[in-house]
Amino acid sequence: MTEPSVFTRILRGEIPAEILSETENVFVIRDIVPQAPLHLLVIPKIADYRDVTELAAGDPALLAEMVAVAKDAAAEHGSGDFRLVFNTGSGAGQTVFHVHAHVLGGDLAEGSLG
Ligand code: DGP
Repeated sequence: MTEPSVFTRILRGEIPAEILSETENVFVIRDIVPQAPLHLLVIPKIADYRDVTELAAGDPALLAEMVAVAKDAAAEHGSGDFRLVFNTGSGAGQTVFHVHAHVLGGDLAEGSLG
């Protein structure tokens, strides 16, 4: 049996974290190592999907719900504008293999990828 992810342990209350908001399927916390003035994590409650590619193939409605929750959280905790990042694979910096979206907000226009 694989170990529960850090996010599952947060959801169970085994690791302290403030749950900022939640729906039936998704919850939102602040990243412990913020990389932007606003840095939230949107996380499915189920740990069945390791990354966004698995989630998109297996449950696209849950992925859409994550995006909707990210939008609401960025509006509630920031300006409403945000960058959504899914690190996918250890070579891309993924460290927790329980799919999650980074919601980055603040004054990010200078660092735009576009
Ligand atoms: P990634 O590198 O994309 O797998 O992002 C995992 C993020 O999870 C990383 O930015 C730090 C965050 N994180 C890891 N452990 C904890 C924790 O115990 N609490 C909180 N709030 N965030 C955590």
